[in-house]
Amino acid sequence: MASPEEVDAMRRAIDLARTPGVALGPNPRVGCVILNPIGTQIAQGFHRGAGSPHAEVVALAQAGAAALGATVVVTLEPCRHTGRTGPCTSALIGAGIARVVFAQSDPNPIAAGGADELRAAGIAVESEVLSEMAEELNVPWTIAVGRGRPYVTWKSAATLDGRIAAADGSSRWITSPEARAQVHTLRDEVDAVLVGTGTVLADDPALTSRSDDGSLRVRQPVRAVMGLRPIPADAKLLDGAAPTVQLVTRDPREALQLLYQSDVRHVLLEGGPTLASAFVSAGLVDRVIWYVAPALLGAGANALGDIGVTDVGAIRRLQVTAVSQVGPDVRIDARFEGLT
Ligand code: AOF
Ligand code: ZN
Repeated sequence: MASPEEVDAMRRAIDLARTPGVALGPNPRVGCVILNPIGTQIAQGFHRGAGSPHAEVVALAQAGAAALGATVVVTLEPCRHTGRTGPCTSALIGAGIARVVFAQSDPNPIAAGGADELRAAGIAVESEVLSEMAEELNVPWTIAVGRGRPYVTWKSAATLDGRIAAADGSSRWITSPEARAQVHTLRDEVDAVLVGTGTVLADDPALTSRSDDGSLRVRQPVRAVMGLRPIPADAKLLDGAAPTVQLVTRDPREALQLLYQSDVRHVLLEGGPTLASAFVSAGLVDRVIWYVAPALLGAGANALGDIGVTDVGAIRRLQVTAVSQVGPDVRIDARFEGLT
């Protein structure tokens, strides 16, 4: 059982984990607090992203010799692998830590197993303390690492009658400036934005993350294009404003695999109906963010093409997780039933 002081410390560790903002790339957000034997905090730390020291190592450095006999409270099971940095288990054992309290078990098969190693070294270990709160910190990362493929958020913007373009193909703009500004914030929170070559040829999108004044944000997601057709040399995607990769495949699974190999853990799917249909059909969409403009186009392209549903018995239902109004538009966040 974790003591009340340890549970309080876990709350602080969860707050610390949030400090660097959204988790990006291959590493989760992690926070750590060290308590002396009477439950007073003596050190703290948080992880600042891939390549930087893990939260436990930051806190241990701050505690110095006082770590001997102390309790480490950390939001994620300490890792036992040598990745970009050394194993946290060795650092904890070496510092003479007496007890480790953690929240979420590490879903990463390469890093997992730390708890057993600590126990084998004679350290008392308490797990699953405020684990749901801690998992909330890293939902896309947890799902991506557990599945071994990036977490996929599909964003779409359509009229009330589900159209994403008019009969002549024109589509700018269906949703409001407010909704479009939110999309730039979404891009800021993912590792890659994915479209098909068809969208590049039809719309020539920039796919950068821009502030309200139109200026480029400091961090840019990778612009990923999948498909076999070449990207025209004068396409905006090749303007150098952000990294661009072409995934020379039409297979969604292969595209995600390539992205995962280059450390992408969260993808924003922004392509047209063909790409969206392929991902939905393959069961590769985790979350949907849908902007609905209170407008009608009648004829024109549908937001989604064939997903293999021919009779209503095979309908694909989603669970709504949030509804909000964005300017004149409505945003619906949903996930597919059976998926987290
Ligand atoms: C921890 N504490 O603060 C973090 C952990 O490539 P590396 O060495 O940075 O390792 C990344 C993996 O280690 C990551 O996928 C996750 O499993 C774990 N992250 N573990 O004990 C931390 N950030
Ligand atoms: Zn570690």
